[in-house]
Amino acid sequence: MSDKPVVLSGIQPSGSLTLGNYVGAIKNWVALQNSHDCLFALVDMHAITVRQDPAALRERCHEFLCLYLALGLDPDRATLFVQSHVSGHAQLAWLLNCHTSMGELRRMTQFKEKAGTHTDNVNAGLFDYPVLMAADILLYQADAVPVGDDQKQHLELARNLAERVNARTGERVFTVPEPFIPEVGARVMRLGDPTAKMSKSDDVPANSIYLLDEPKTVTKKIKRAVTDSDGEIRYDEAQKPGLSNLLSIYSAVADRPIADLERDYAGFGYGRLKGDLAEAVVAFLEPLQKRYAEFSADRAGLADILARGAKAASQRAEPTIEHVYRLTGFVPGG
Ligand code: ATP
Ligand code: LTN
Repeated sequence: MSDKPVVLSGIQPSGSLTLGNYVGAIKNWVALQNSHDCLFALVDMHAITVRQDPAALRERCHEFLCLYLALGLDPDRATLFVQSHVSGHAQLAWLLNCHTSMGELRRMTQFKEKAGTHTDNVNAGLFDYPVLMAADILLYQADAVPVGDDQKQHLELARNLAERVNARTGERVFTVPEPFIPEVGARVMRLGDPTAKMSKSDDVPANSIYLLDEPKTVTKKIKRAVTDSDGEIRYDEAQKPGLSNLLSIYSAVADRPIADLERDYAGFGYGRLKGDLAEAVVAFLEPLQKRYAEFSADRAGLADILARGAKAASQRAEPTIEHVYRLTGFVPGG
């Protein structure tokens, strides 16, 4: 077993991966692979909290895995796995449910938002979603969880649950995880409405840049992105949310500080900035999409990666389940 700090994160295979998911989360995952002991999951059990077509869900898991690989996640350095392949997630979620109050879950912003947009299907899973997420993290004794800004509240619940169970049992059952949130790009906003977060399940495709968008689509979307009319290229989230969003995306994709971009574009118009940003995004996406196509063609290779991931993750999850079952008072020997 490695003595590097443990990192765990996950993305639900729903919708289509966006540049927001990359900049807010996966970019950090790739960076952490060398220095940390990493596990990255496709959280399919979370995805079914909203209705999914089974065949499409299956296909999307493969699509997301290929994108993970194309973005540089390496199955030899990180454990890449599917949540439903490891029974410990559901087992631990149940236990944690019994340490979570309804009031805590009722306060969760994501639940309130999703319950508002999926009014025909406000199921118990949607309500309980943050507990399953806490289980994902605590199962592996994760030290750090690289996510975008929107997941802070869920992380806080995972921390509270870890502390609560440790206090109630009097043992160090769980590591208390820290959020790992990027300084730039933690909340990429919609191109058409920079007051709301870009999201992979958005019904309006023009709001998001998808990792599998064609170059000319990307250019068109960026050119049409909402900005403001004062004409000055300056980062100011409150006064200039659209332009600030474009600067953040540029900074993350080109690996350049925002201050440098402000300096370089001082005195230029928005058209120039948008044109250069579109070029930078396309320069990032084109090779990515080529690698994606190569990985997609190798179904046997993908199955092998998932089988390895499932085995490694299951083995790592076992001691946590055993420990917490024993402390709970479950009779051994099952
Ligand atoms: P959905 O629309 O399907 O609910 P989503 O786009 O919000 O999905 P998630 O699966 O909820 O994506 O999140 C995956 C990861 O990407 C999380 O770490 C989340 O914080 C991050 N993330 C999602 N959207 C953004 C965004 N707009 N900016 C930065 N990070 C983001
Ligand atoms: N809720 C997260 C996805 C998620 C996750 C996790 C992230 C599920 N389990 C564990 C980090 C660690 C979201 O982004 N919506």
